[in-house]
Amino acid sequence: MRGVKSLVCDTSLVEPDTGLVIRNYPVKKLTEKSPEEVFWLLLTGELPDEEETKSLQQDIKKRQKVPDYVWKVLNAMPSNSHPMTMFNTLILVLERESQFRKNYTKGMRKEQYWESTLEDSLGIIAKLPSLAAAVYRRRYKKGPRIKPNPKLDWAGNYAYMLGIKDPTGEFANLMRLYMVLHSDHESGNVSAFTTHTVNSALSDIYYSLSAGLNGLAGPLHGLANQECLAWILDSLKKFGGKVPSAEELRKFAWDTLNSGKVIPGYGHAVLRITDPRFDAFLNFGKRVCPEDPIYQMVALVFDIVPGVLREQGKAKDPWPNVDAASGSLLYHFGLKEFDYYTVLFGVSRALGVCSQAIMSRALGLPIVRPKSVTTEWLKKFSTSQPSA
Ligand code: NMX
Ligand code: MLT
Repeated sequence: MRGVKSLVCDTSLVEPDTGLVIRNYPVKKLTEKSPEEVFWLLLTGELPDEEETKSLQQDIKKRQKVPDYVWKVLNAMPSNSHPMTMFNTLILVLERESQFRKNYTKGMRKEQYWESTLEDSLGIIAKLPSLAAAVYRRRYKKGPRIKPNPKLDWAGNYAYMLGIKDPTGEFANLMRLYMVLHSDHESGNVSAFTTHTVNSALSDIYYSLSAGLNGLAGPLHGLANQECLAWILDSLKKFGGKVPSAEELRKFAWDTLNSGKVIPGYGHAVLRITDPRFDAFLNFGKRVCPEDPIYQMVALVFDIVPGVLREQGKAKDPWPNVDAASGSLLYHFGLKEFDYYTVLFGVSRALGVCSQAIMSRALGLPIVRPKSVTTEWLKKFSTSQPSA
């Protein structure tokens, strides 16, 4: 299906030479916006004014409370399950709350599907920071859950409930930026496409989002952010904690490739430029932690790895993607458990895939059902084609 034009998605567009554009706004123009404003933009095509943003924030706050049965499931899970397993399970457990499923059972008309999908989306998005923060605190034994602070915004609350000390407020700012940058990437990526496919069967958004985020948990997709920081830390460790020279890093990158592994955080199925989301993270780091050795490593890797990948000649895109820089910033602020990082991506990605599902139901899009062929058919077809 690589490059096959087979999906309709108005929330955002990703072209090889521009990167993410959300409703005609290149993502670099959105880095100062809040995730709530971007969610509104994804849904409506327009940025909200101050009053509209406040009303959305109030609406989200009213829906924040997580039922107790969810916490019982979390506490019953093995404490060393992967954080993505915990997070996606909690989303699925909340399916009991689905208005879509209840209304469908009562005979809801097709024109009303989008409203129930919106209702469910607001319900789950409001609760995601609490779920994700609770996963963090349980998985890494950080103490009891922290309740949301009614004075804080969606991402600020997430930062607060993680319990990371934030005397400057910059960690909360990083969370806001993080939630904006990962929110959407048109609809062909694994998490969005999976969400769309499951939702096209009229499985409600709880089923669909949980499924989509299971796709995000793969190392070639969202899990690359944890792999990426692991790679950076490995290289620092190899060089005794000091930022290596360019030549040393070049050799380390070649060793990775020669051992049959990919260099995480580099390459992309669509992009053929440095991911503008990577640039946004790099700029944030330049402002808040230019002296941090891990941040400096990210900048050095950016200088060296594209050349190495080009020399190897396999990757079509030798440039960094969104996952190449984010981990170093989280690490800087003390969020050091890097197998948690994909959960942050998941909280943000929910904004995009839920918006896409609401649009798909509003447009009345049909069930996804591509046609398959047999290998026998494929052999016959390929031998019947004139050779190039
Ligand atoms: N390091 C080493 N080899 C690579 C890399 C890389 N970073 N990127 C691509 N290649 C290889 C790829 O494995 C393939 O090899 P082979 O022919 O042996 O199978 C070859 O180059 C051609 O692949 P492409 O067509 O350039 O890439 P494709 O579209 O298939 O895959 C990714 C895209 C993103 C899966 C791939 O670039 C990759 O594995 N990158 C590292 C993992 C990563 O950073 N993923 C995060 C993506 C962003 N996200 O957040 O989801
Ligand atoms: C994403 O944000 O989903 C990734 O960059 C992967 C993709 O677009 O294929």
